[in-house]
Formats: sequence, C-alpha cells, structure tokens
Amino acid sequence: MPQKRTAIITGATSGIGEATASLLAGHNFRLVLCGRRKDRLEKLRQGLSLKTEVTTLSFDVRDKGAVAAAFQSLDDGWRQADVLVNNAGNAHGLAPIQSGSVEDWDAMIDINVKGLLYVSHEVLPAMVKKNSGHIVNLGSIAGKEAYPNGNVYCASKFAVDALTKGMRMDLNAHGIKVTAIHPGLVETEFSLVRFKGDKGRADAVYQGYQPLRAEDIADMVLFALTRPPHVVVADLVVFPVAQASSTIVRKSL
Ligand code: NDP
Ligand code: 8X3
Repeated sequence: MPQKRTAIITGATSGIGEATASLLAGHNFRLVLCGRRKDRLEKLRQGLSLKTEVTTLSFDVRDKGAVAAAFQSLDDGWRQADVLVNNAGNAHGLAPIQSGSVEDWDAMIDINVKGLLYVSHEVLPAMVKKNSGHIVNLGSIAGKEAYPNGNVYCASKFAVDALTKGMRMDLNAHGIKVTAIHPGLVETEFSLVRFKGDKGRADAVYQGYQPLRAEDIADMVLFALTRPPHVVVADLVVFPVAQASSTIVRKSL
C-alpha cells in the first residue's frame, strides 16, 4: 500500500466538504478537516478516525490572523500537505444588484475569494518547497455564466475560476496540479445559508427534479486526485441531468 497522502479540506462540516472527507478517508488519505462548527468537526473526526488519521482546525476563513494561527498550530507532518481542497464557501442572498445587501456582498467576497486565498497562502509554501502537490478549488457553474440576481455570488465564483487558472500558471514550474470543479445544483445546506435559514425556500430549489448529491461531487474530487502523475484534470463542469445551464432546469412541477 503506498504511503497515505495528507489532504486539507475546508468547509468539511457539511455538504460537499463533508462528503469529500468521508470518501477520501477510505482511499488512502489522512485528513485535516476545517470549518467553524467545532461540534461537527469533532463528530466527523470521531467517525472517520476509524478509517484514517484525522485532525481538525476550527477557524473562520475571513479572518486571516485566525487562518495563519490555525495552520501554524499544525506540526510539520500535517502542514506539509499533499492536497488542498478549497471548498469553504456559500451564497448569501439572491437579490437584484440595486437592492443587494452590502453585508451579503462582503461575506461572499471575503469567504469565497479572500478566504480561499488566505488558506492557499498558508499551504502553498510547503508544496512549492517539495515541488509537488494538488490544489482543488470548488468553483461553480455560477463562475462560468452569471444568472439573474446571482450578481456578487457569480462574481466571487468567476474570481475562483480566474484564480484557478492563475494558480495553474504560477505553480506550473513546481509541478503542482491545480483543478477546478464547477458543480451545478447540489442539494446541501447551500440554499439554507443563501436564504438565511428559510427551509421552505431552500427546499424549493431542489424540488421537481433530481439534483446532484454532495457525494457526486466528492466522486469528482477523488477522480481528480487519483489520476496518474502526468495527468491533471484542469476544469470540470458537473450538472444534474435535469440542468442545461444556470437558468435552464427541467422540472416536473
Ligand atoms: P454547505 O453550506 O453545505 O457547506 C459550506 C461549507 O463551508 C461548510 O462546511 C461551512 O462550514 C464552510 N464555511 C462557510 N463559511 C465559512 C467561513 N466563513 N469560514 C470557514 N468555513 C466556512 O454548501 P456546499 O457543500 O454546497 O458548498 C461547498 C462549496 O461548493 C462552496 O464553495 C459552494 O460555493 C460550492 N458550490 C455549491 C453548489 C451547490 O449547489 N450546493 C454548486 C456549486 C458550487 P462552517 O459553517 O462550519 O464554517
Ligand atoms: C451553486 C449553484 O446555481 O445556485 O453555486 O449558483 S447556483
């Protein structure tokens, strides 16, 4: 059995991050699981420790001091990760630009863009030093095509797309793989967060068709991470069959 690779997963406390953690735990990875909700991190750690070594870091990706302190608290063995899955992120609100909330805009830019940068800043130096590693950024179809009322969330995911391309160029000399995975509609806590806890509105997003499950995207992450050394999955857009674009979803309702 080859030596286990170390994977850092942000946003591991729910949805795509949690499903990715569960899948990688059974595929020869040891895990650094990140998120703000300590109770969920601890529950995950206990469950997955039956399969692999797991450590947890609780921090808010918006707080660059907290991000730095969290990674500095890791010993070298954990810090020199082979894989970083930049998954933490959410939409906050769905409103026309002229009536959007400045607080929601700040949250999306700070979490989805700056948070991804702060975490990458802590993890990349060790990858560069050893001239190997793999970054997987969770983008979105929202980062490929804007949709009505999606404005700032879309902009934040367009930024993830641009950063992924830039990372691939800048890290090319160091043999570091960079992958972006851009899902369409995945049923997670995403819409509950977007609609600020309004469960009826969140559930409606996924009614009348079969949305993707978090596990479907975890599968894509594992696929990207397990290609041969000379292959990089650069850019992957994944839809449920009912979806054809950001705005076209075939619903039976
Ligand atoms: P969830 O809401 O289920 O999960 C979001 C994760 O991000 C949670 O673990 C949450 O952890 C973490 N997170 C959010 N804010 C912060 C923060 N400030 N600091 C640290 N961690 C944070 O949503 P998904 O699993 O669906 O989303 C995961 C990624 O996939 C996101 O980047 C999202 O944009 C993207 N995506 C989702 C799609 C979907 O339809 N669901 C489609 C396309 C892309 P905690 O609250 O504990 O901090
Ligand atoms: C999440 C998918 O279409 O709700 O990124 O923006 S969408």
